[in-house]
Parts: sequence; C-alpha cells; structure tokens
Amino acid sequence: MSIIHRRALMLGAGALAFGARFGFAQTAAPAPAAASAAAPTGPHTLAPLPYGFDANEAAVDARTMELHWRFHHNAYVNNLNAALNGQEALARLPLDELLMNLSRVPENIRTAIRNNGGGHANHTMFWGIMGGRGGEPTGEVLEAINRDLGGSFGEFRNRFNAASMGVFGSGWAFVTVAPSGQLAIVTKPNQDTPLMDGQRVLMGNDVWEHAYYLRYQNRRVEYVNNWWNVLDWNKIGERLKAAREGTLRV
Ligand code: MN3
Repeated sequence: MSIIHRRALMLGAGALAFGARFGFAQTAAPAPAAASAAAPTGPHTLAPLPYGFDANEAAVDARTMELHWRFHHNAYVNNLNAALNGQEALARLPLDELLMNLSRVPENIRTAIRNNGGGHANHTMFWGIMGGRGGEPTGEVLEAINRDLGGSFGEFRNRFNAASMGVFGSGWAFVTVAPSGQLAIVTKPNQDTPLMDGQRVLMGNDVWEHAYYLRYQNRRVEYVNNWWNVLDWNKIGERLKAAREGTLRV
C-alpha cells in the first residue's frame, strides 16, 4: 500500500468519499471542518493591543485586559462581520461612516451593526488612549479642557468621573471634539458612540462591569479614579490634532 493510500485511510471514510467526489483526496488533505465553517474574517479585524496586557496595571489588571480584548472586543468584531455578510456596499464603508449612517442600514441588521460596530469603534479608541502614565495634559489639550470643560484639569476630571458614575448599567463616558476643537462630555448606554450623532470622540472610558469587575467588583468609583493613571496624553493630543485636521476616524 502506498503512503498516500495509507494517509487517505487514516482520514476516514468521510474524507475518502468527499475526496472521491472532488478528486483531490490523494494530493491534499481536506481543510479542517472548523476552518471552512468559520465566521467571515472581514472586512473588520481585531488589531493587536498596542502594549502588553500588564501595561495598565496602575488601573486595570493584566487578566482583565486580556479577557476584555481577546474575548469581548473580538466578539464585537466577529459579530459585526457576520452582520455585514452579504452586504457588499455596507461592508466597504469605513467603520466611522457605517456608524454615522445607521439610519441607512437595513432594519434587520441595524441593531447588530449598532451594538457590534459601536463596540468595535469604542474599544479601538479605548486601547489607543491607554498604556500611558497618566499625569496631566499639556499644550493644546490642556487649553481646550480649560476653555470648555470647567476651567481646570481637576474640575474636568471631577465632571468626567461624575458622568462615568452616572451611567446606569453598562455604557461609556466620552469627551467629544467638534471640527472647531470644541470639547464636550457625553455619556452613552451599551455600545453606542457619539459617532452615531455625527460627533468625533477625543477620549472615553468603558464603564461596563467587564472592564473592572475582577479587581474592583462593584466599586466603579475606584476604577474611574484609577483609570486616569494609565492615560496617554500624547495619544489624546494626537487625536485632538487629527480632529482639527479632519482625519480622526474612530
Ligand atoms: Mn468593554
């Protein structure tokens, strides 16, 4: 018996029958069933975290970071792609444009796009502004905060924390940025995002329990206070600049 025939027998009768029908069992093993049955792999993808899981220990433990990115964020991406399956025009839209035009999304997939597209955008922003060492902003970010959000960094932080604590159940607190550079604090339930109102997001905090429960349990106030310790104000400054230039996406 040849090596090829022995391998075909090891693959089992099902593989043999499949191979005989399509005529390639003796030259290539069939693809694993799991791969051929997988969810669509695009158009949206889960980017690697821009730092290690332990980069935000001053606020968020490594296990929470890993679970949050690997399972929660990944599920939003997969479910978004599944909802876009067969929707060629919508699948070609950048994520921000998709979320800014929800009213044009067919009703049968609108909630899935809203929840999962919003989740993908929110978490992409969230990872992008963390991994830093906190402290206080300088330059244009500080000027904009002083001008629009209470006159001082301390007052801004108080207002933002109060907004974060005021989210009932699961949701987000954001700072939006207008093309003029004007800032405002807004909150959203679930995975909604200010993009859905045509606004751009400068920064935002995830106050779903999955973002903090392992270390803080129900103590959201400790999490929202510590979160400032891991912000990267350089990244937030880049977002403000991009917003003014019209190039800020999610
Ligand atoms: Mn989350």
